[in-house]
Amino acid sequence: MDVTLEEMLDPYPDTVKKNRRKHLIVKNEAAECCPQIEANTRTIPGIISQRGCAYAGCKGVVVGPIKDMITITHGPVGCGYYSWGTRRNKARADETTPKDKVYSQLCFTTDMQEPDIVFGGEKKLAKMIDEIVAAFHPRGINICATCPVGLIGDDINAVAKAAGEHHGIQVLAYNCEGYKGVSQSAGHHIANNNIMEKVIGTGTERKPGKHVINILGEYNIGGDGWELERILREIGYTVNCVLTGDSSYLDIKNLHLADLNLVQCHRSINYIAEMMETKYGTPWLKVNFIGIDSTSQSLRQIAKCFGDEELEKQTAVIIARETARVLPVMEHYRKICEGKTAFAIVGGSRSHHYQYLLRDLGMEMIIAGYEFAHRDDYEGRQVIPTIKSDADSKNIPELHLTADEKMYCEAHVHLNLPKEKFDELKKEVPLNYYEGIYPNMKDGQVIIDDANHHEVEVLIKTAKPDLFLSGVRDKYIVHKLGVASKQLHSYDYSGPYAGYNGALNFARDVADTLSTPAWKLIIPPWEKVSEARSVPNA
Ligand code: CFM
Repeated sequence: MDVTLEEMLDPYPDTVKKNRRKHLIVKNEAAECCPQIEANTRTIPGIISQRGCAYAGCKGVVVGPIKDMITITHGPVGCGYYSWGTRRNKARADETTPKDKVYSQLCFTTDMQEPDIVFGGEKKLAKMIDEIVAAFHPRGINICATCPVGLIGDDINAVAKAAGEHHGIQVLAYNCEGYKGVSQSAGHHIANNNIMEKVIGTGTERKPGKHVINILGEYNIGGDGWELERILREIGYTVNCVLTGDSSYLDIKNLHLADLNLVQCHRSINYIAEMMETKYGTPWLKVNFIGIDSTSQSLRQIAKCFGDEELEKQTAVIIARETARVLPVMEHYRKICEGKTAFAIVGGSRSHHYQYLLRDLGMEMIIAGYEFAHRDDYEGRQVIPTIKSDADSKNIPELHLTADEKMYCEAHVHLNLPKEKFDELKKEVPLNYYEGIYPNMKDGQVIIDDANHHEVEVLIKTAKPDLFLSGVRDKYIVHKLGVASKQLHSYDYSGPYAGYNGALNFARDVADTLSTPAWKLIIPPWEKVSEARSVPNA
């Protein structure tokens, strides 16, 4: 293993060292396949990890952005406080959701107090639902449980059922207590299960259009989803639903009536993609709209799926127009960024996606970290059958679905292709598959799972990246080490970063931060103040 990594592991006690070594991979281009990485296992207690909890993954990531449902955090106000204003999943009113029915920026919590913990919080929750229905008339309600709710045994499912019958709307209960898994990833799965079981398939209205698609695992952070809708609509697709960025409950009900599911974030939504394939036969395609070349490549692959010449032609026209518009501007930023290196630690999909956009700028991601990805996100979906389940993964129920008697049809029928043409297509386009991050990395580049503060500091010190891409928890520490850093979860109030316009925004922001002289004026703790680096007149 690389010297840098040994230096990083060195201060650990032997058992910790042994454990953490399993979470590291160095890309070896000569090796035939990806070495096995340990992922989605418990963080060693005492280590300051970047992970969140199951509740964060369910409420904060998957169900929170649904704009016309109200989501209640059932628990003490501490968890409720963090359910507001922490993720930039934008939403706006449209024809189906009048202004007073856009709730994704609001935060509701039962604010459980000591008596509720002692005597139970079910009555308080039921009362809150009544008040919410009277005041806001939402189309549906989500109840997300936090840790104490599971510990005291409140039956949120019974409350939801009774309230749903009483008010005549869907009330969904999510047993996403924070401790339900090793990270927010467990919450994604819990949310996927409930939405799949109770919402998808309950609608009957297919949106008009020749090719109707869904974008799954796109949360409209900084307006990403809007940029994708702009491009896809112009090509001629009907975008039924972006799950769950700026999504409406009504559209989610009709998710099964689309012809193809695009999957942007595999980690958070692959369960729904797979379950829809089983139940309805809907094919899914892993796409990546981060980066100019990767956006064009994804658009070409989507068009191919439908075997429609007109569509492929129009795709080529839009790609040509958009690239002619953005490439000359990118070139300007590329001159500033070329040859620079990056180190990213983000949740479970962006460290892969942004490698393409960085390469558009002539940059390389030399270290790629995930907080909570699973082995398939690193090594590809073919490893899924070999992943060992443990007590933590067994905690999350698996839905065992079968083909729907009335609504299942084969993938080629969804795409309106003759069977032979579909078989040909499968050879060209990787339908229902994700290859993971490893194949895209270059020799000597490092992959790290569930990195912690100590590891980040050592890697910054030894690998000396020019840019660090992460979240708010480590952004400012890295600034103090004299390295430019950008938040890749929230985009630091910027965005969109997806699609063609997004690539330009990202390039501008990165070029700005790389050109600032401030980083050279900060002396990191491991460098003694020397004459050469001291600041004149400081
Ligand atoms: Fe998917 Fe996400 Fe991500 Fe994620 Fe997230 Fe996010 Fe993320 Mo922050 S759903 S895995 S749980 S792409 S909130 S929009 S940026 S950690 S890499």
